[in-house]
Amino acid sequence: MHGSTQHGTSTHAATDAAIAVEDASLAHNYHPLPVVVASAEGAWVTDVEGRRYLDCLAAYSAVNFGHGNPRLLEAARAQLDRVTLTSRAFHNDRLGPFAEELAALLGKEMVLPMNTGAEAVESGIKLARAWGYRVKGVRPGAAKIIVANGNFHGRTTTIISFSDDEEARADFGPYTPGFVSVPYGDADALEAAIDDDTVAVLLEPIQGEAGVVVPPVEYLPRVRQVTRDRNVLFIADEIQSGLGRTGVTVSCDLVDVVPDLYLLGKALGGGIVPVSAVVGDRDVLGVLRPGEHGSTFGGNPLAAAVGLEVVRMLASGEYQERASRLGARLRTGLEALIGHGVTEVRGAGLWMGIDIDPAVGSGRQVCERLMERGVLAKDTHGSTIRLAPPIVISEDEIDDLVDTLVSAIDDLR
Ligand code: IF1
Repeated sequence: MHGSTQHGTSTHAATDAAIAVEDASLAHNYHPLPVVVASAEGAWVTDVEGRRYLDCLAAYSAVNFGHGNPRLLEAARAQLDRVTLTSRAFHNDRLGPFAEELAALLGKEMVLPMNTGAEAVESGIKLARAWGYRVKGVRPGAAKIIVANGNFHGRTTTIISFSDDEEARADFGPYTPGFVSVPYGDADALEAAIDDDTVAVLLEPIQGEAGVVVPPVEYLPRVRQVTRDRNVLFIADEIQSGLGRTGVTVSCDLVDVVPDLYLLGKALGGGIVPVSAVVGDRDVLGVLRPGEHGSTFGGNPLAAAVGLEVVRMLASGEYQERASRLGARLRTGLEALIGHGVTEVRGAGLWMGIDIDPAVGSGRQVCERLMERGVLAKDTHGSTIRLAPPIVISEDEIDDLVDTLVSAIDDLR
C-alpha cells in the first residue's frame, strides 16, 4: 500500500509505550493488533509512529462514510454549540426530524431511538414480547423468539443467552429463556420451529461475525412469507449489514424483503456518536406505553443531529451505488485468489468474508502481515478475515488492497 511508504521508521517506541499504559489499566477483553491509532481521515488511519494504514474494518461497519466525514463533522459541530443532552423527560428539536426522516427512508411509520446495537436488539426483543402478549394474545410469560445458529447480536446477558458461541457465553449464566435456535438459511427448519407462543424471528440478513454469510436468495423471502402467514414478527438486525454497506440502503433490499422491524446501529451514528434505533410501523411500536422503556441518552439531540445527516446522505443513494460498484471490483480481485491461499470469498457490496486456506495460516496471521504492509483488517473465527473498508475508498485503493493481500498470503506460504 502506498500508506506503507510512510513506514520508513521501524521504531515502535511510541506504540509500545501506549500499549503498556493500556495493559496496566484496561480490562483485557480484546486482543488488538499492535497498532495505536492517533488520527484518521477518509479510509485511512495514522498511528502514533506516523505510519498510515488503509482501514478495512471501519469499526465493524460503523465508519461507512469515512473517518472525519465533512458533512457529519459539520452536523456534529453545529449541534455541539446548541444542546447535546436533555433526556427524554423533555422534547428536543432534533429528534422529531430524525425519527420522521429515518422512518421515511425505510418506508416505516415509527422509530424507537437508542444508543448501541445491543440496546436496539434488546428493545426489539422487549417490543416483540409485549406485542405478542398485548396484540397476538400469546400466553403470559410464554413468548418465544426464533434465532439462527451462528448469530451475533451483541454482548448483553440476554443476547448471549441465545448465542451458540461458547466464547461469547461461557460463565455468563444463568441465561435468559424464551429463544429457539435453528440452522441459518434453512426456511423449512425455521417454519417447523414456529408454534402458538412464537412472537418473532430475529435474523441478520447477512451474518457478520459468522464470516459474512449470505443466505440462499430464497431464504429471506420464505421467512417473510412464513412469518406473515403465522402472525409472527420478522425482525431484521441490520446493525452491521445496513446503511449502504452492501450496495443498498438495508440488506433486506437485496432480496426485496420488508421486515416488521429493522434494527439499526453502528453507521447510523456516522462513526461519531453511538446511535441505534428500532424502526417499524405503529402496529408494533405503538404497543409501548409511557414509562415502559427508555434510556438516558436515547434520542439525544447530538445523536439525532448526526443521525439525521446520515439519513440525508443515504437518501441520495450515492453511497449505496458506490458500495455496489467498488464491491464488485473488490470481489473480482479477491475471487482471482481462490486456489492461491484463499478457499472461498463471500459477501455483498463492499463487505467481504475471505476464507484463508488453513494450511497457509490463520486469519490473525494474515491480518498481522496485512498490518505490516499498511492495511488493517480483522479476522473472525479461525481462518476467515472480513473486509469492510469505508465506502469512500477509491478504486486504486481497492486494487492496492488486493495486491497487498496477495503479498501477505505469499509471505505465509
Ligand atoms: C464487539 C462483529 C462482533 C452486530 C450485529 C448487533 C451488534 C453487533 C449484527 C451489537 C456488534 C460488533 C461488536 C464488537 C465487534 C463487532 C462484532 F460482528 F461486528 F464482528 F463482536 F461479532 N448486531 N458487532 O454485528 O452492537 O452493541 O456492539 O453496538 O463486541 O467486539 P453494539
